[in-house]
Amino acid sequence: MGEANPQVAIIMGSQSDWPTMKHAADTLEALGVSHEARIVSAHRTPQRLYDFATGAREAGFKVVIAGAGGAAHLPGMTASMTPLPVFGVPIESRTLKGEDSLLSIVQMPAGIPVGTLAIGRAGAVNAALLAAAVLALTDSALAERLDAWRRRQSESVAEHPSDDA
Ligand code: RP5
Repeated sequence: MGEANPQVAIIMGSQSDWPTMKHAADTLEALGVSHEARIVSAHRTPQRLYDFATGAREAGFKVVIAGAGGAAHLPGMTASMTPLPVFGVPIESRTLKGEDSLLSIVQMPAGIPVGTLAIGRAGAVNAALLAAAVLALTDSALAERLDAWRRRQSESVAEHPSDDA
């Protein structure tokens, strides 16, 4: 969604994170939440990270979703430089299957919170749902869309398992 003042920033450490983080973007799209995706690496583009994080609130973002893999410092460093809520998505790394990403993101020191989600696609989808839930606190139309999304999800679950599914 390419609106002038997107509400959610989706940042990620690398192009290689996009297949996972696209699930966050798709979920926000389905809920009608404006968002913008950017590559911001804590290690390869530290100045870009500093500029983004220190300016995120002023830029109009309300929530940041940050995905990173391996030595995944992006969510925590972002949280250290913005008062906005930051949700971290551990990318499933090739070597350690994302356990490295998860542990790098989750164990923040008291005082700088990152809401850490599950590894991979589930985390990306749920980060978007949490971001929408935060925004829905002050947006009743979005709250209704979120309720409808959940209803559709419930309705899509069959009562009995099938050999053909
Ligand atoms: C992290 O390193 C990125 O978030 C990515 O998950 C990981 C590997 O990056 P590439 O080497 O694929 O660019 O910074």
